[in-house]
Amino acid sequence: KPRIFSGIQPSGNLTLGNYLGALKRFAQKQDEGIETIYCLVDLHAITVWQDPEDLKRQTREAAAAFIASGVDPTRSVLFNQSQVSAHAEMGWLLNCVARMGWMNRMTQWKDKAGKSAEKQSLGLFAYPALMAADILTYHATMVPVGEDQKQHVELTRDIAAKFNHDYKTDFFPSPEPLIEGVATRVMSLRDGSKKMSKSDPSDASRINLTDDADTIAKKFRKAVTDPAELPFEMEGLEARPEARNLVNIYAALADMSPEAVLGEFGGKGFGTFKPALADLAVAKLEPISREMGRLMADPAEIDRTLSEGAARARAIAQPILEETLDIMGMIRGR
Ligand code: AQP
Repeated sequence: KPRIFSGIQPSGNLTLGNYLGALKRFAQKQDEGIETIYCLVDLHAITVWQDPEDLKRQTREAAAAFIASGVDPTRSVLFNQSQVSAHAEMGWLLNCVARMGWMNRMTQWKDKAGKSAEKQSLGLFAYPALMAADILTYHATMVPVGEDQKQHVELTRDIAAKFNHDYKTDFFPSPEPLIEGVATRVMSLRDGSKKMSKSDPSDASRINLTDDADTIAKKFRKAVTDPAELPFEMEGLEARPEARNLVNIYAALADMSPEAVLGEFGGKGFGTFKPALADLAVAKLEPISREMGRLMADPAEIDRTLSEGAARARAIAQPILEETLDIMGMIRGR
């Protein structure tokens, strides 16, 4: 039976990249009638330092962003990871299945650890095994993610396959990454070779879901681009990553193809295109940030929604965890 699981780290302001690559598609999947489970992965967030008060606020804000983007907590399961202890327990079990060599090859680990691996938390290194646990604890079959998370979903498949092989079972299904649409990798507005990221030190590199109309317009106006006009055909964007990024953002926001965007703006300069893009982004994001503001005015209600989601998540996860423990040879109470 198809079942979708995906998550977002509540590690800062959610960006336009998170919206187009994840949130918008999460809502679409739910509306397609597939069973959808969405998680604010707070246990992942603490793999790097998080101020405790900030983490709580960011988690509520991320929950508000999900709901404001169309994820309905009565039709999807929406919760924060740490309220369902099966994630941490399954994470440990899968730490004992995953191999150090596999983790060492993860490009996100290499990017984030850089030259200072010695100083990183053990959790940051083990992060992909916990992500595998998040997915496998629900027997999820599909994982909608942006391009940057593809390698982690592939690792999840390797972990599931090794478990099934070692314990001579077919217990874990192999989940498919769902990487769809034109905005699977939204790039930084300051550097077309880097992805837009909530942890980038430069606020000008990203559009935050909470940015006001003036800030959005200013960030697009100042976005790094070349001086040429937009081409009429897609080939003309090949060596122009910044221009391609803005065209893709426009296409994703307008639910158009990039070809259709060039049909409208080919031959025009950024002096015309950037303000049109800013207007479109404001029109799409303003209702979301307004709704987030409304939801954030009642944090207790958000907390209630998350704990109701957690109860529903636990009902699915706990029996799968119990069976995993049994398969691995742990005595369970009768
Ligand atoms: N730039 C992006 N374009 C498209 N999709 C993106 N995603 C993230 N950035 C982009 C997708 O958003 C989901 C949640 O990501 P995450 O919060 O778990 O962590 P991340 O991938 O590491 O995202 P960030 O924003 O860059 O966070 P930090 O800076 O904290 O590491 C995923 O589906 C991701 O693909």
